[in-house]
Amino acid sequence: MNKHISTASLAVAAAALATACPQSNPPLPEGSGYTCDGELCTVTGPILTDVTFTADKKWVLTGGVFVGDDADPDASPAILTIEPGTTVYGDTAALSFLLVTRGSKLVADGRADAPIVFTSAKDAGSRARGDWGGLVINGQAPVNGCTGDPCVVQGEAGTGTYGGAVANDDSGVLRYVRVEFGGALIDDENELNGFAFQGVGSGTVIENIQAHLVSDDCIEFFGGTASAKRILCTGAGDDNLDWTFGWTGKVQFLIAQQYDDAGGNGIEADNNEANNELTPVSRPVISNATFIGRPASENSKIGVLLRRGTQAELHNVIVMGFNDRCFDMDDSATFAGAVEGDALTGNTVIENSIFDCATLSEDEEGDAFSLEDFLLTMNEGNEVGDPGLTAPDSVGAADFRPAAGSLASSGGQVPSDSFFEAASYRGACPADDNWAQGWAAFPQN
Ligand SMILES: [Ca+2]
Ligand SMILES: [Ca+2]
Ligand SMILES: [Ca+2]
Ligand SMILES: [Ca+2]
Repeated sequence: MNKHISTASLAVAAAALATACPQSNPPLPEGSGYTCDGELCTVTGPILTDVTFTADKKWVLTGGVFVGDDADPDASPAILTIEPGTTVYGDTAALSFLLVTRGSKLVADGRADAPIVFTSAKDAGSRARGDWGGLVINGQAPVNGCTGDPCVVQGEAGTGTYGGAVANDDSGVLRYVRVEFGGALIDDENELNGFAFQGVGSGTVIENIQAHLVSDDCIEFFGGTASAKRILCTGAGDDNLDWTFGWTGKVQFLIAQQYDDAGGNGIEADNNEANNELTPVSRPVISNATFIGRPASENSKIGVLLRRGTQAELHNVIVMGFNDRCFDMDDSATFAGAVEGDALTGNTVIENSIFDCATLSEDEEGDAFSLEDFLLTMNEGNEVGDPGLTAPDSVGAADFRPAAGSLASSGGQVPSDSFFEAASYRGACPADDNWAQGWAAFPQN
């Protein structure tokens, strides 16, 4: 009997054994970007192959975790799938954030009864704004102020490369996702937002997302064409909806509620700070939004601030309680985009909306027209008064629906575009659907 066994036959035998008796902890595929010890998984990235975060484990982001290769979107595109009900923790010692590069995808498709939560790794009870970073999604949709072919931008503070020519680019799905206690400083000047959509395209699904107690903006769009439905912003440390660099998406149903201890503007909207005229010009279409400031807090600034050449369509919006004023417009390009001669251009429109602040607007030197005239005379269907929401100021148990017979319960008219669901009310909630309860949560620390 020949006792000689070749190395080749050993390998075959080992492979057969592995198939028959898989190890309890099989080695992870190269490029997984994480390691697990029991139920605790440490995620360092880069994630360069398709990976699933399962709901039975605790996933801890440690440092900036990139999905895909920032330098080359085609080199190793990856899909990170996160199961419904999964909690992902941001390590608070290493500045941690999750960044999806161009060409890669995040599929975080939660459910109302099993949302996906990104939170601080500190214990409940000791968590605060800025414990960790946030979510950054980079896409290949058009942005302005970019260079090269395809024309791209470097994100602020090392948040990667974004932009391109793919208007319908698809960065995945964010549905029933909450980001809380994020917004850490990434350097002296830049904080991470709860959600940063950078050059994200219209093929991306964004529905039912909440940013809660983040230290910078709730949600910021840097160019791109991404649209979103049902955005909830609670206790943001800075602005609620921020945009710049040519964003042209759509939003329906957005609630922003400020807290007393920190805040900024409800909407802070730019085209481009360096050159107000760059194209594509920022021009989102927004319907059914409720912005709730804090009248007694100096942290509560302007409800809607349009500046630096942006255009916008706002329909069925409620702006209430902002300490500084409800509405402002700055910079000649912004005025020129809205009105030509005595007539609206149609590029900036604010209709069927309700304003309720101690100061509606203030005219400043150089303004091309009176902002009060713009809101109440030139545009249609706007009024000043108490919108009559059920419990808009409560922290943690708010009810943003119109009370019976309130101003907000009628007077709405949505844009004629199939993206927008029928809504005859104003603000983000109808009387019979408190969509900001259930999957959302409001832990204070
Ligand atoms: Ca920001
Ligand atoms: Ca901001
Ligand atoms: Ca801004
Ligand atoms: Ca102004």
